[in-house]
Amino acid sequence: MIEETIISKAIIESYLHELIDSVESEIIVGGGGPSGLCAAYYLAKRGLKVVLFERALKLGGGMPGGGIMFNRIVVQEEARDMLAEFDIRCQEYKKGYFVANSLEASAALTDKALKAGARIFNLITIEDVIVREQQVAGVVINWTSAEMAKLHIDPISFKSKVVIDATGHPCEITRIVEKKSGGRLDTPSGKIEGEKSMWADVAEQFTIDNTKEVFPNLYVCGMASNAVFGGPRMGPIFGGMLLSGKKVAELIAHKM
Ligand code: 48H
Repeated sequence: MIEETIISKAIIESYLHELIDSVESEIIVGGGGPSGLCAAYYLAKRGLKVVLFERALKLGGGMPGGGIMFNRIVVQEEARDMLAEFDIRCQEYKKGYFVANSLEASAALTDKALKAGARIFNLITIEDVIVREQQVAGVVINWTSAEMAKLHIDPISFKSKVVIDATGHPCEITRIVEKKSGGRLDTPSGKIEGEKSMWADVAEQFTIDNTKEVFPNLYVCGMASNAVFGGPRMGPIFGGMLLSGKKVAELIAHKM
């Protein structure tokens, strides 16, 4: 016999236990696209307490959509080892260009991040940040469904030593800091520079070079780095996203 109330209690208790335990952490990752998932994986693998909030129902961000909804991604030679680390199968299409299934890649990154110990909460939107004495100290979250329904519901706060903006093109977390903190970002203009038109060759290295701390205790990675520092976009090549997620994890681990 299956008792429905036991199913309900199991789900509520298990979820709330993890949520309460995540109110204070070492690292909060905003966004569960490829760069955020990589960052969460490498940090959790080092034994750090990582909490990732993802607005959408599913993880993977822009990755599952591949290029124009053809569910394939291309990864260059420099990131090939990372495909192996995540057990993502690939084929060499032309020398140095590896093609992989974007669904397999998204699932593998999610699986590895979870199994490394990252706490991942989907359907939750970061709508604000906590700033204390000009340092980011956490985030403010709400249900995505409340945001979508435009319901007036007050959010709750989660604290961490460091926050990673992995929200992709809109660089939402850095945008909130820019708008509300009154301080300068560590960019050439002190503000968000804005993403530029497609130039894959430049964009990939730009992403990695500009994966860094942009405001005290706020790091950017992936497409958020391009948008914040004014780099070009690159289309459906994903090595830069993976390498950026790995780099931000190394920078933060070094600091902790
Ligand atoms: C919670 C949020 C919030 C929020 C957004 O867009 P992503 O896939 O980001 P990256 O940087 O890991 O990867 C970028 C890549 O997918 C891409 O777009 C490329 C390579 N484009 C090239 C081109 O030329 O267009 O993932 C970001 C995630 C998404 O899942 C959002 O739902 C989530 O962040 N998110 N989660 N709170 N406020 N904002």
